[in-house]
Amino acid sequence: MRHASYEILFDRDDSNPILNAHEWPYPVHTVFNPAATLLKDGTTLLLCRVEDRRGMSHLCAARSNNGIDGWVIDSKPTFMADPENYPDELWGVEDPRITYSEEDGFYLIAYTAFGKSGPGVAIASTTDFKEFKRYGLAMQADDKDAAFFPKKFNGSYLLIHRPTTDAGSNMWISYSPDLVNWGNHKVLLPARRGGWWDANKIGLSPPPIETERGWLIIYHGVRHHASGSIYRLGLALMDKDNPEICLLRSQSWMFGPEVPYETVGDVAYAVFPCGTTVLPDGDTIHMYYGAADTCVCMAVGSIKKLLKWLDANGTEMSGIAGMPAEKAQLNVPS
Ligand code: BMA
Repeated sequence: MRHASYEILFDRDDSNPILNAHEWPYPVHTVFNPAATLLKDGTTLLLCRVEDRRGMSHLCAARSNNGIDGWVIDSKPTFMADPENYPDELWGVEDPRITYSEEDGFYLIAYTAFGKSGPGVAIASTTDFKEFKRYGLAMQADDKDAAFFPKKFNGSYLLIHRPTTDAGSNMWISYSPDLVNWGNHKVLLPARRGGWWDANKIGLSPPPIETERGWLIIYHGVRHHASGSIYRLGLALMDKDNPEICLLRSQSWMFGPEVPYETVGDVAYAVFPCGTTVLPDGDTIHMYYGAADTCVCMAVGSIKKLLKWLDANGTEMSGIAGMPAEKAQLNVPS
């Protein structure tokens, strides 16, 4: 059931799920957690995580003129794990996020490489989603939920990612001059503690969205309870010139599993977006998400509305989260 007493920020498309495993041109088990980008000709490209019946994932592209229906799916896997050359991909590649780098003239893809040490963050680039250049593992296991900003800051690429350490699963930011060497690692947003919806484990969902007021971040929070986990989405706004600084962070979640295709599936109660597209009006936002680790869904929002909601619902959480990064680091839960 949808909770109509709360403001609905993202409207689920009536045709959800927009992509299902049974529509795939070759046998697959599930399709979910898609990256998204708008190509130069206005085509929406989704790079979906596809799981086969061994349990391993690869990535497959689907293209649509309106980003809603009429999807043309690649007839074979678009991006397969390459464990011979990249042993960290032994058990597959998962959860991609696409960012177009205007300066480089290519698309950057951050994805999870799943190998014997656990999940790590790997990077590839492409101009056409046919040929890919791999840069290898950027962050060793256990690390995932990574995406790039679309521009460099002082000549560095900026990557948000989510290492899991003894201090929990917090969002970090790291810098690189060349996509290979990484440093200047800092906590960006710490998970809250205690009873919060985003206690102990959070992670970036789609790549940061540029707005007039700063970088809009959609992140997921994981609530563990007796019968499993609930994956929900919140918002944060980071400073335009220094994205390490958090200006606002939502107190409540703004989107969570409510309808059957989100609450029933391989992993119930999970909504997991890895991509958004912003339409030419500069405001309408298509959010593409995996529902219950089973199918691909879409919901439509408005950047203005999200920011307005964040103004009303985003505050600094004294001592824990939602504060400028320098202070937040001092407050990483111990
Ligand atoms: C996360 C990721 C996602 C998945 C989610 C829910 O840790 O592995 O790929 O959708 O769990 O199972």
